[in-house]
Amino acid sequence: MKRSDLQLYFIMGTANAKIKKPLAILEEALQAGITMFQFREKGTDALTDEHYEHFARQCQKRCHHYNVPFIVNDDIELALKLKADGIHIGQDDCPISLVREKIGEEIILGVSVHTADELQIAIENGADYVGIGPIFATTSKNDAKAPSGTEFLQQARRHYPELPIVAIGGINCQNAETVLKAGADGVAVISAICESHNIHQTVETFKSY
Ligand code: 3NM
Repeated sequence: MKRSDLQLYFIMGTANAKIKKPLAILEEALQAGITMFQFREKGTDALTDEHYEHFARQCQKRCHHYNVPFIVNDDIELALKLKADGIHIGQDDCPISLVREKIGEEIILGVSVHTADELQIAIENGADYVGIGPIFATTSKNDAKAPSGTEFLQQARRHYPELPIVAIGGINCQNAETVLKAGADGVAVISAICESHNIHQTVETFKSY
């Protein structure tokens, strides 16, 4: 993967699609120019079984059409079954080394990190990129940690000048520039796109910084 793939990383599951249908949101976001997509189907009303897989395949098909990497959150079996472009894991999921072993070298591996130790372990075990957050307060993740601001992000960038880093959590068109200036290659967002009434303009604004 290229660091520029992280420029505008859109994450979505059906629970996040409040004002439009999820596939309509994804299609608009892809058309507008998102650079990466993560399938993240979570929450009490999350799709299951064949509905879950079907929805994932529909998202993947759209991403392929626009040549945008399709990343699966957490679910290694699904990522392998669908031959996804990548998988994103948190710290509570399976150990990073084991995930890398299961998926092989070709699949993109993203890891959420919150501390210098987690960051080092992720790199040593072959993470292709790291996610740092939540930078700001978020309502899109139930078990999100307290907002960290940009300090850890800046530190991570200082220590690893070439590492692909995406910032996440409460990022919108107003605060994205600060996050990029702090050293992120890009921003990962849910609500800023899912709840936008003009996705084209939102995407354009994010990409203008
Ligand atoms: N992960 P929004 S914060 C999926 O801190 C996710 O690791 C986070 O949604 C982390 O853009 C988050 O609506 C939610 O704030 C991001």
